[in-house]
Amino acid sequence: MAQFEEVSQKSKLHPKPEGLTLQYGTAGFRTHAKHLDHIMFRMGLLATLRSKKTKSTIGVMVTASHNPEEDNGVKLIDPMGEMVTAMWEGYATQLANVEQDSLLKELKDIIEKEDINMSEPASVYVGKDTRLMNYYGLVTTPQLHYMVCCCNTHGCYGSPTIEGYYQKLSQAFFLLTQNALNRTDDQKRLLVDGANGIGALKMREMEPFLRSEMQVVLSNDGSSGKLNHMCGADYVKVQQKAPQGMNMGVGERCCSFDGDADRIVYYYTDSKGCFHLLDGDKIATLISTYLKELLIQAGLNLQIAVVQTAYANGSSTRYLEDVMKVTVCCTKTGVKHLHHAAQEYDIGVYFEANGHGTVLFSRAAQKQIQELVKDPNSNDERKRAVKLLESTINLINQTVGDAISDMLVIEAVLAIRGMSAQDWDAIYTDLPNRQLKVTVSDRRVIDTTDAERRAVSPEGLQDTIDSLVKKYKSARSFVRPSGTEDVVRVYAEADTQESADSLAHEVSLAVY
Ligand code: 16G
Ligand code: ZN
Repeated sequence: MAQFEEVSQKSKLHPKPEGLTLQYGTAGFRTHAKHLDHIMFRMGLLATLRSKKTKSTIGVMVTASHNPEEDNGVKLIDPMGEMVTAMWEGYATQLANVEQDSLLKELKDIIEKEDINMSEPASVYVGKDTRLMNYYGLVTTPQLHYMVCCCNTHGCYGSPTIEGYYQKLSQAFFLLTQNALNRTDDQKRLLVDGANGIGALKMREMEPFLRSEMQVVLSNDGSSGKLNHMCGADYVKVQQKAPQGMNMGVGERCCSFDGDADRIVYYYTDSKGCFHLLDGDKIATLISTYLKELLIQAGLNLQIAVVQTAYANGSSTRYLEDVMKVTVCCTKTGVKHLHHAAQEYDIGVYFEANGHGTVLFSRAAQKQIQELVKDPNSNDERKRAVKLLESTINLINQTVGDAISDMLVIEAVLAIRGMSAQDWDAIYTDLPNRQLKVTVSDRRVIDTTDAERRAVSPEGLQDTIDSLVKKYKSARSFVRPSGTEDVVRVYAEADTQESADSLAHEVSLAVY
């Protein structure tokens, strides 16, 4: 077939360096950009096949998220805006690693296995962040997820353009903040660290849509600094300090996006100059508390659950389970795992501690809410609650964690409840914690179970960790091989920062 002839010709322009093997990891391929030319070409081929197979539009996002500027990456987005399936991740790895002369054979194998009709048309949306590359269409990762979903639902989710995205979100934001009385200019002000990435550009683009309902003060907007360098959500979360280049007043609300704007963390400094982080766990708590209250006011009997990972601060889990009485479930690290688990509930709030997360509303839950909006017999309190739920659904990007959408949800919730950053922070107190990374000769010797909270190999490691943890109060620790870097990650928490630091240190020595 002529198609194969052409693939064969064109693939010679993007040869795979001999011997190089790469894995489709937690969030796609990710490594130094110089190794990725053949990967980009081949993922274009695979996206085309996936589109023919699903008879839908497929997304290809070119980004390396919070990694340094020299890195790049690529991942595929499935029809409803979700991550591609595990089976196709496998095909991606195979296709990426076959030597040049076996490329056609590998393609044909996939076509045969998946029984793909090659005469089907294909449709692929390509997006990229601000890293240097010869592509068009600058978008944040979540914006591309949104557009793929809009396209495949024929506009039900929104209109599949960037402008449609801004319009949908800002409309929902206005409807929510109308319920906040007497918002002052101070309350509308938010300092945003754009990580010198795409999120900063898109925030600028969105500002006119938000009119005067938000006053965004943007720093690290990409005009001079380097992507993710001394700034961005990952830096702030891991270093537990403010990014460079931000002028924070006492108590002022601040937030940081990561490089492709699918993560967000908040923070502020108190009158003593102490830095306070409001991470993904705090965000999940704020949003789930708000939703639970609305469900009660609306008289809706829907099950709400919070999905976390092993990195969730122990205090957050305790608060959610014991005080809020919501179901909490723990999954492996990586958005696809959390997303999947959250789909099991009427309302699934999922956040990684690093700030990636969103809220999923089941189809049945959305239908119930929509029907109640039209119910003429509701009293005023009930009407208000149901309308708030409806607008919250419209404001949240249900396809994937989205820094811009999450930011607007948080701003709206704080406004409606009349809360400051300090009030939010006071919901519960984080246990002091420390994250370390350890370089080992082969990180794959560490195998974990129980959502990565326990190590099953090498033998004896978990026993050592258990006995170290026993030495400290309110302590917990685990190790896991990273899915994005060649390191082992160590996490520890305890009653004091000194204890957390010392436990993390002791556990990392046990990993060697
Ligand atoms: C990726 C994941 C993120 C996860 C991180 C863990 C997506 C879109 N991103 O960035 O969710 O927290 O990997 O990295 O899935 P690690 O395995 O190196 O700790
Ligand atoms: Zn990211």
